[in-house]
Amino acid sequence: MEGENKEFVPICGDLNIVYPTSGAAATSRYQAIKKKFDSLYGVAPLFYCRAPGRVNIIGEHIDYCGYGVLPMAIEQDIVIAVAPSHDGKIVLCNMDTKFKRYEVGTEDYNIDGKEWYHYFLCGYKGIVEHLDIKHPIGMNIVVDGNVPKNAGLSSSSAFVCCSGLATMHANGGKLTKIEIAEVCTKCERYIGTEGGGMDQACSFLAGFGTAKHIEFDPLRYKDITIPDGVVFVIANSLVEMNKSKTAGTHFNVRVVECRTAAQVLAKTKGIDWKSVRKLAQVQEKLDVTLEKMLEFVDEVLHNEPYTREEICKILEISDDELIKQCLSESTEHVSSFKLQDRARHVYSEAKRVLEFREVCERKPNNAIVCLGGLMNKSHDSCSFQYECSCDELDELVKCCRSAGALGSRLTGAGWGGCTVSMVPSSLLHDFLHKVQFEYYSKDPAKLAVINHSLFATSPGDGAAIITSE
Ligand code: NG1
Ligand code: MG
Repeated sequence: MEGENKEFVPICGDLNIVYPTSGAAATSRYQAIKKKFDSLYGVAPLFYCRAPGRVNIIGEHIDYCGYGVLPMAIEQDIVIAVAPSHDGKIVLCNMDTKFKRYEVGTEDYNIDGKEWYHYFLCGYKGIVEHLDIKHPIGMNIVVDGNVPKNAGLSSSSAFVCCSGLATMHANGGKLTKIEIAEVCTKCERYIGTEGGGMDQACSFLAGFGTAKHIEFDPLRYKDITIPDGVVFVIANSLVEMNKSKTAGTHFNVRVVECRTAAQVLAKTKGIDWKSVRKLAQVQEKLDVTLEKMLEFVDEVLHNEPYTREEICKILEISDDELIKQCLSESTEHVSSFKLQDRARHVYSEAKRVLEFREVCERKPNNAIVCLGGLMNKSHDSCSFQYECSCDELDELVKCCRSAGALGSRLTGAGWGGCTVSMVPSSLLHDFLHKVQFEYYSKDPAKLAVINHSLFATSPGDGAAIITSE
């Protein structure tokens, strides 16, 4: 970007954005995008947007239950170069030729699959509808992404956010970061995931140098400074967590188990259960602590899986109504629900997030040991209670702990993808060496991709529009 007199503008003035990856690497990346753009469309892009992936430090599978999470943005991101056009078309090309060119009318498109361009269309549709744009402008586009895919680092949400941002800017729209994060959370549901909003919020609200405690309903956040002397290391298990396939079903089943647990708890406690969708709402309505909720979970719910018939009986509804009130299209046929384990995970994880934040703010002498302990407990709860880990992730976590991590856990949805480990800075070199030896070296295929699979990371900046104006 240097030499082209580009500057990085805030999205809409509610917070300043400083672009994190300046210097040679960024320059050559943007130049390569521009060159491809020129050769495809015969003009230069009018502007670029970028939106980062994220790593969740703690607070897994609780955003969609209404509880706060503690992620940070990573440096890896999706970049979209845009030139508006007047031919009523969106043309999408990708720097990675594996993803084929796609062309569609600005007012004549369907999100009827999970091809790469459908993620673009999610962000596009969300913004067009939210801003009520009657005749959206055409766009010629080149996309470039370097967030590892299907790895729990939120590459898909980064793409949806980037597309929403590009569509907003191309059509002269203005939204605050909070507003656009909320729109992008809702619109990812067009593609069938019922995520809770952590990824989109982190992509827009992230700030250089700090993690964020992000809370929902209403969306809000606070900077969290991690104590000195540690670094976070991401390690990819290289088991692909493909949300559009099995993991997608697992994910939506968990969403539904949590919703059902909330409704059964609510009904048993005499709350109007039909108004309850999230476990956090039960706590709010009962006005009790998380410890108390954990006691209720053990009192009210049994450990054996619930059948559909049993849930219908408790809620006093028919199977048809169960489908309407609790299930979703992709989970219509689920027959067994582990309500106690799932609810236990959620309430205990929500508590760990608050403890993590409290330790970061209070900074006791043993802060980093406490934080590591919370991360370890989080992983164990994900693995045993939430059953969203897999053998390779459990093995990698073990490896990272014995290589010197104070805490190590799966990050993101799980069922494959990455771990995040908190490592004393002084041990980093040794840690990387040991994990490479223990997890990657034995398999040449794993070793071949180690540079993108095992790396230290620090909190990166949030999404931005980059223009030359
Ligand atoms: P990833 O890691 O992108 O699959 C998903 C959800 C989050 C959150 C985590 C689990 C989406 C877009 N993202 O993240 O909202 O629920 O799982 O903590 O569905
Ligand atoms: Mg994702």
